[in-house]
Amino acid sequence: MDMKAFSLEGKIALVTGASYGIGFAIASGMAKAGATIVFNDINEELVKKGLASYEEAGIKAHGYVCDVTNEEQVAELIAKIEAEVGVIDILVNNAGIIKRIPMCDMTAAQFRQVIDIDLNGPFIMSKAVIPAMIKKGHGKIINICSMMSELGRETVSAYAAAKGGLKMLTKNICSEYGAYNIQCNGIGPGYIETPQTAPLRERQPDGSRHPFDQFIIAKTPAERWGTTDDLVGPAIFLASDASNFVNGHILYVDGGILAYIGKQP
Ligand code: NAP
Ligand code: GCO
Repeated sequence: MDMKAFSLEGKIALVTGASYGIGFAIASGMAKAGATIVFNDINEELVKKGLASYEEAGIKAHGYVCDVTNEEQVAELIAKIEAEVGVIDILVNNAGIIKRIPMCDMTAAQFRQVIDIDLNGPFIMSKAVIPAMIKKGHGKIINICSMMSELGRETVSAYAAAKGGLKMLTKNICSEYGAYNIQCNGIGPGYIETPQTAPLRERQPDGSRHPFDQFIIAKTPAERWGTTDDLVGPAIFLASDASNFVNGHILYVDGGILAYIGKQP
């Protein structure tokens, strides 16, 4: 096998919600593997912040404002990218939110908002890029799933429903478009140190670890939270020609959480 199969040279990668956090790390890693990076985020301030961060990392990224739930904005985004950068080879559906509210206290509007961003968004984005991927004769779609694609827990009903749905959307895109040499896979991060999980890691007033922080350490064979860097290698693999026969798979990058009953207290 030619090890150039792991290279992303000559490829254009669009990573959604990638001004910071997991998306930024994955996009930065793909840039180091040779890809041209395009990203969007929800507002101009975040896009500017992201462009500055990519520049600081020595990466010339292309940034656009786009709400992944808005079909018109997404259509405009793809048209702009194709005119200004080129046809997208790799789409990473990373943009997402979470609301931690007990289900019976959550409004239907709050539930719908999480489903809209975390599940409808990847549908809208994927539907927008697949036709050009078919014309080009290849494409890679990577959906950022979650432990909650497999497990539930208190207060995250909407998020788990969305990420469970995203797992099945991944398998369905594989099924429907695999014949066009499009591979659609998921990455299921474990518990990763980002702003989204910061509330779960806050030090207690007495300086002790947050109870949830202690819980995750006990549930993870690696005995640590993940970092965004832990996700970069798996993302590059799934974006590269080295994974052309991997399709419909959710690659869990969780330090072993899903395999482990948890450390005895
Ligand atoms: P994050 O820090 O909250 O970043 C998510 C990004 O998506 C933010 O820039 C956010 O903008 C943006 N975004 C939100 N709604 C959007 C929309 N409608 N259109 C475009 N962009 C939008 O999250 P993260 O921790 O990096 O997580 C990234 C992805 O990984 C998410 O899908 C998350 O569910 C998933 N994940 C995270 C973990 C973890 O432990 N952190 C584990 C498993 C999976 P705002 O700043 O305005 O919200
Ligand atoms: C939570 C966390 C998790 C992580 C991630 C785990 O409140 O349980 O936010 O949902 O974000 O999805 O894979």
